[in-house]
Amino acid sequence: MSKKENQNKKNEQLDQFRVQDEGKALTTNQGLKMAEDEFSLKADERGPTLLEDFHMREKITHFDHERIPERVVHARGFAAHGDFELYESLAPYTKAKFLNDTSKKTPVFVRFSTVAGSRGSMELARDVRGFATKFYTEEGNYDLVGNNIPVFFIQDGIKFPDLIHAVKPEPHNEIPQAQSAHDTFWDFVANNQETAHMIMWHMSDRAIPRSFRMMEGFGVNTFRFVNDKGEAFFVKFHWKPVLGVHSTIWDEAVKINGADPDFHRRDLYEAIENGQYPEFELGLQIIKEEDEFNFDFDILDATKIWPEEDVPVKIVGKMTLNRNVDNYFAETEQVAFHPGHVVPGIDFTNDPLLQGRLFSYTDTQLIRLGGPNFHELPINRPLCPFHNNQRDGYGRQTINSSKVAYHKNSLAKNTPEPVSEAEGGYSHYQEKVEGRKVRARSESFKDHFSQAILFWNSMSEVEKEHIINAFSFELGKCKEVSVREQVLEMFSNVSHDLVSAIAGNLGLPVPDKKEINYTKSSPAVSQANTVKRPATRKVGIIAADGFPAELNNVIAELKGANIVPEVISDHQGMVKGVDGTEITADHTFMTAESVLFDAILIVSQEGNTSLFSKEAPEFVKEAYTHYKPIGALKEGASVLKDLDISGQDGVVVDNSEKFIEAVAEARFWNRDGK
Ligand code: HDE
Repeated sequence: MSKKENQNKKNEQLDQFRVQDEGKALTTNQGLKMAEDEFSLKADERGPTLLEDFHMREKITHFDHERIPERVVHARGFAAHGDFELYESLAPYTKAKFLNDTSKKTPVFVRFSTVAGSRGSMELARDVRGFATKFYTEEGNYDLVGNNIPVFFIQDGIKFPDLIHAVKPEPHNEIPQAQSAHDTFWDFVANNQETAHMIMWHMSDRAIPRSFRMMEGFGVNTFRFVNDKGEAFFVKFHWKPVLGVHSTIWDEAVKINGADPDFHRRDLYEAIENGQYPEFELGLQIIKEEDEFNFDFDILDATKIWPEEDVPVKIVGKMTLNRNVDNYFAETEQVAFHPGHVVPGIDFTNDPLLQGRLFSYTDTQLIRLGGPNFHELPINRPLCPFHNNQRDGYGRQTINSSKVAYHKNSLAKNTPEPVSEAEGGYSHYQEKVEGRKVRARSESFKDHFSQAILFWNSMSEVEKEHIINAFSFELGKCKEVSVREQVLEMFSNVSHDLVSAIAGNLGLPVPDKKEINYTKSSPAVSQANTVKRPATRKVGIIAADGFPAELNNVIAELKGANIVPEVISDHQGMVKGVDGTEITADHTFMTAESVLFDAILIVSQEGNTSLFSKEAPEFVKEAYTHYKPIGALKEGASVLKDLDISGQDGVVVDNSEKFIEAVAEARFWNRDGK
């Protein structure tokens, strides 16, 4: 469904490279048709294989070289194509053409990722998520390489290798995979206290998203907009998911990793295949140059947010992801993002984290993609023409036919020729810089705790409880008591309540209260205040042969609310209702787990097998303990009675309208009198 109809200019370009092998004759890479592909060439049927066998040599050699180094961070990712549409011209702030012309759609390619795990790691790790967008604009590629958390662990790019060495599996035994719950990470945290604010986000529900489709994205670094009058503005980028920001809970995440390690990519892939296209609105926070110093934090410090209540997020456009890739390796693995891929009207600031990033991304592609011509890979090619005097290198595709490859020249009339700013040539913003060459951190970067407190102040009670649990889990996995103690000491600068609760769980003394009195909060950072919609939520319907006729209507109503119903029964194939209607069972209790659904609707109490009567209540119970909506239809209600959960919040009987409302609500934290 998503495939051919969602064509845009980038996909037309990619069509030139798409190859369909099905139904074709088998050839070698030289185009030679082969008569046999199963047996190597031998001296006698039982004799040795001959070196002469070019076909086998080619086939095996190519196989031997199939792997490339995975990304040093963000190795596990998943991507999709889409389009970006602008709501209003941003000409007063930036001259970037794709942000000026509301009549144009800009093709995009977006890759979501985890950070710490390797390419095959599970997806519901407690981790930051990457959210990288390539806009194929008429002025060249613009990459917005962001994360789902608006701040970062460190303030200066030079510390990035230290951070990553600390969080990756420990080098002596390569344990643990895709997890921050180990000594070296927390030792880094306690000894690099600029991490405080980011750690609060990292321990929050943001680090275990329900879906890539339900996460915010943030450019994190402070960029600069420049308009056609040469006026500059500081800017932060946001992506706001139309479905709101939602998370799993930890117990669920742990179980999903076992039940479906591909949970997030499957979710994105299926949503796009089903035509439920993920949408994200682009938001901008803009600060005028003259206001640079009007905040109680440094606006160039990537460990700080610009609270939305102080600097409102202006919603300026929408991105829709509407097409899955055809080939994971060619597109998702080979895409090369870089925060330095900019277009006129977008520039950098002196944010020292950003400055470090500007070096790293090209450098890493050289090792990962094997040379300087990665821009020629189909997924990385701009849509506009590109001409310069760069030549040769591994895997060069372009045949540059002129003999002139230098500037200045007379033989090619001094072309390719730089063009003036007025004609669209990129020209760096002429910021005045004055100072001494020093290795130092600005005084204005030294407050590490105020915004960590702001984050804590902004959390709902449930979110606070999750943060306490996350810290207790992570530190509980650290072997070194000194590490646990140092972290408690550090976070006593954030909240005495927080560290007291963690210390209690760890059986350690509570450190003295150190927190400053900082009462500010930012409601926008709490997920309790997010948008809630039933659309695209997955409801597991437990039904056996003999289900009541009403189920057909309920399924139609759920689909009408854009919910995805999937039927679980004690056998696959068709399940027959009392009235003779049939529905397809998508799963049995063996192929599905309760944690893979957003809500459960129990329709039948018993099926044909004892497995049904054992598993059906288990499904409901587990969803219930994860605070999810539970619905019952007809005899299904007796399961609720047996489990003693009738009448609890979010438990709905024979009322599909209320059930759909409950699905939108997603979690009912006040159960069991809590
Ligand atoms: Fe990255 N980062 N990063 N990063 N980053 C990479 O580039 C780096 C940072 C982010 O889906 C690498 O192509 C340094 C912040 C994403 O392909 C590498 C620093 C943010 C992705 C690199 C940072 C990010 C990367 C590895 C500190 C959020 C995946 C592979 C100065 C705004 C992009 C690659 C994709 C990938 C370096 C910090 C986001 C090594 C040195 C802050 C989403 O170049």
